[in-house]
Amino acid sequence: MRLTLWLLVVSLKLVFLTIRGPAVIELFREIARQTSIVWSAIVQRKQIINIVLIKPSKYDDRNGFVVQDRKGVMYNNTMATLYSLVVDLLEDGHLGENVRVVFRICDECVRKVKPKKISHLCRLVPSRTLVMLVGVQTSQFPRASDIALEFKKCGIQSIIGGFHVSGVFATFPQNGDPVHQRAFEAMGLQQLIDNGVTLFAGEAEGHLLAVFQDFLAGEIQSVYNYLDDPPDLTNEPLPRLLPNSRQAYMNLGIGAIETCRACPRPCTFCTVRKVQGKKLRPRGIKVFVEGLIRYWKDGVWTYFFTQDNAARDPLWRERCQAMIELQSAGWPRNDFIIQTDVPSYEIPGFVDLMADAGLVEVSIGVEALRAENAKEVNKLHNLRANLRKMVQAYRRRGIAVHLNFIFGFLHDTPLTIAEDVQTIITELEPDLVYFSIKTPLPGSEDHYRMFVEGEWMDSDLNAYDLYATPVSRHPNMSRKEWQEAVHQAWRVFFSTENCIRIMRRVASDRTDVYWRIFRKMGWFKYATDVAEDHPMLAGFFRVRDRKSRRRTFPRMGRLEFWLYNLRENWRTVRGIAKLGLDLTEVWLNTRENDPFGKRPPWYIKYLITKQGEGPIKANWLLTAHCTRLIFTNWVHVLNRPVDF
Ligand code: B12
Ligand code: SF4
Repeated sequence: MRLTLWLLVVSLKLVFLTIRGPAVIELFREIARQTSIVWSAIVQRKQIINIVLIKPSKYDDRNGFVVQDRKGVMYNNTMATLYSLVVDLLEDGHLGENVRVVFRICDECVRKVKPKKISHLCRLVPSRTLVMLVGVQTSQFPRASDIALEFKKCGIQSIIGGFHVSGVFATFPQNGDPVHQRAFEAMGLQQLIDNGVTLFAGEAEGHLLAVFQDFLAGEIQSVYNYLDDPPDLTNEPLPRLLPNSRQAYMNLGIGAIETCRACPRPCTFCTVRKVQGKKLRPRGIKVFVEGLIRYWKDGVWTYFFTQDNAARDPLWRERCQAMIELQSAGWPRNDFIIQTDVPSYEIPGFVDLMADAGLVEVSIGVEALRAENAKEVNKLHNLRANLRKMVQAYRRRGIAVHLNFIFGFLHDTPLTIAEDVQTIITELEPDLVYFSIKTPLPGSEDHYRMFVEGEWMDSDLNAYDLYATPVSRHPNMSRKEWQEAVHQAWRVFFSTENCIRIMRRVASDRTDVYWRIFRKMGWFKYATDVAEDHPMLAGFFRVRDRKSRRRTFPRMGRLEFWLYNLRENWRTVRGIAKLGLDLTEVWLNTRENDPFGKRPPWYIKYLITKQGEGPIKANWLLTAHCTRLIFTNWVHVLNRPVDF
């Protein structure tokens, strides 16, 4: 009896440690952190500075909870950049000789942010605290504002930077013009200034020191605007990787590399030209190579080049050559992904050199398929291109081709959108696509014109995520029709039937990237079918925090929330099971040329014998296989960094 009781208690403890493991670990980490802070403050007599770096998420438009997942896709590049810049200031002695900086880093897409708790922890020892809300986009601005105001209530100073703040300052400079002042208020900036939150417009390189000097002198200003002084990136090192953060993401081995900033193209819906300018500013080859080597040593072997348009990087050729030289010097080959424009394939040697250097996937901003739409938004460089030839040029070198489209241009109707999707599927034949709703983002020419002319735009900035719903009116469609047409486009492209068509094609001409495309396709289908979000916004398995619900939604009671969560999680689990069925069907229909399909393990062989009986039976085995995989990887699945 006693033994049974003892076993029961021990098992319960183990279950608790397994489920709450990360929380327990974090508790010990915090105790260690506080002890060392006390040591630094009392024994070493150092000044303590807390830097809280937060990448805010957004509110879910449907239920008001913060969009947050158990696992994200990859770490955020802006956060890594700001972290590195602060560490550089510290190491160069700019923050003072006798200073100890304590970082708290939180990507809200995968971790809960609790301002009261953070404030409390930062105050256990006398110190100064600065909260930096980084890379804040328009749709994230309402959430960022709420976090900043909550910190303010706790007496802690916040500073917000990123494309929303920069975009508004770039298009509506505060020069006394009443329209500009109205925009400033409508875009939520004035309210923050009135409440003592600091705004930062422009890029941080070379300018962060001024902010810190003011902060340390207790004289932080309400606005820092460096849009007129963009930094030269030639000698700017690539950012350091964020400490203790990688287990929060599914892609552990992927790193972001920003090769160049700005864009010379005049697309009217885009914010990049106004915010970063049209003069291209590449990162020098020396710092690029040093960064690659450092990342390799830290276990990063795949790169996402975040620059908007790799073909306009003045140093693209030198960059590729440097990567090829590294390979010949014995370094492993980099796999990398770029974003670029339609005419890139016409640049002599571009596709081949990129492929030789390790390009495995290209994301191309076609945006407007029809000439009349391309003309309307100044995307004139699309007009002379042959899109099919472009896709073929990349495919010929075994590269996965991913095209991006926007729907809702002036000449679009639900019918033309449906026709365009068919053209994309049958004529262009990309491997993957993104479809976005045309959205006037602050900082773009479209937004400026619409605001000045008084055209209707949704006043809720949270909705400006290019996916969930249109935020402006269209002459040919109601907002509902427009939204439905775009969501239908996603459904048609990622239907099981079209996925089979794509994977057959891939299996016949690019077996090397079969699993890369298969995985991504599974991810995109998961995002749109299960998470009901844009693949760029979604992570894996949604989590909700009862207390962080948007103020416009009522606070749920514990039981109500628990039941709601249960229902939503059940819906997700059912969605994943259905996704499993669909993907099994895709694989069974395309496995002939997949190298793995040629020498399958016994359960896959069994699965194949069941093909005639439909995917449902076969899927039971695949599900069992996946469960086994998840079980063997359970530590990784459960090991989410704990919330602040
Ligand atoms: C790469 C990228 C992505 C990647 C991010 C990869 C990653 N994990 O890092 C992915 C593909 C996931 C992505 C997704 C989205 N993106 Co995006 N993305 C970009 C892109 C091309 C580069 C971003 C980047 O890394 N820049 C490098 C960093 C260092 O620059 P930065 O963020 O501007 O930060 C600098 C300054 O702003 C400033 N700063 C920023 N924050 C702070 C804070 C403080 C306190 C201070 C002092 C300074 C400061 O200092 C930094 C260093 O100089 C930009 C366009 C661009 N040219 O920047 C679009 C861009 C940021 N994305 C945009 C959008 C709309 C999205 C999506 C909503 C699209 C969608 N429908 O899903 C999602 C949102 C996802 C999310 N949860 O955030 C828009 C935002 C516009 C706006 N006003 O909102 C941009 C500007 C593209 C555009 N053409 O308009 N994106
Ligand atoms: S949409 Fe692409 S090509 Fe056009 S301005 Fe923006 S970054 Fe440049």
